[in-house]
Amino acid sequence: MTTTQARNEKYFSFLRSVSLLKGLPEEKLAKIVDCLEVDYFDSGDYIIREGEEGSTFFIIAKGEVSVTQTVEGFPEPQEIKTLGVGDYFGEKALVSEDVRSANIICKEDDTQCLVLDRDNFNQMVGTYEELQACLREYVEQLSLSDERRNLT
Ligand code: WNU
Repeated sequence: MTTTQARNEKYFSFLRSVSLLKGLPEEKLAKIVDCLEVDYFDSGDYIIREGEEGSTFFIIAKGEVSVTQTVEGFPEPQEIKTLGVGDYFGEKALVSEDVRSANIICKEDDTQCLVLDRDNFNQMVGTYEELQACLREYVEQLSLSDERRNLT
């Protein structure tokens, strides 16, 4: 049996290791731990589908996922990268207030993601200008990559 405290300590120290969150103060991180949900996926599961609406942010705690996207000139979505433990995804739809811009497909059974809804994501990013600016910059870069990918 795992107590809530043990669970929270586990996720707290894990989140400490996520580079995006390293500037957050302890009490903020502790609040995030209180709000997050853990979702479990198996190989082949679509965690996110391109074109759908979505308002959740994910951090991979275990396993691996593939990022695929529709690319002009290809009949099937193309794999553009893979993500593993400590990586995150789903921020773009939240930051740009848009639909999901890629597919996220689980590559490994028992993949575990920490999930934050829009309110908790906004709370996390909230007053942290640096984190906010960092995410906006990433999202802008992703949009540029998307454009480049679809030039030919
Ligand atoms: C990419 N183009 C697009 C990734 C995750 C976080 C950072 C790269 Cl900071 P969403 C689909 C998600 C999207 C991103 C993720 O897929 N993604 C990409 C790309 O080249 N999306 N459009 N690479 S992995 C990644 C950098 O998180 O967010 O909500 O859903 O649109």
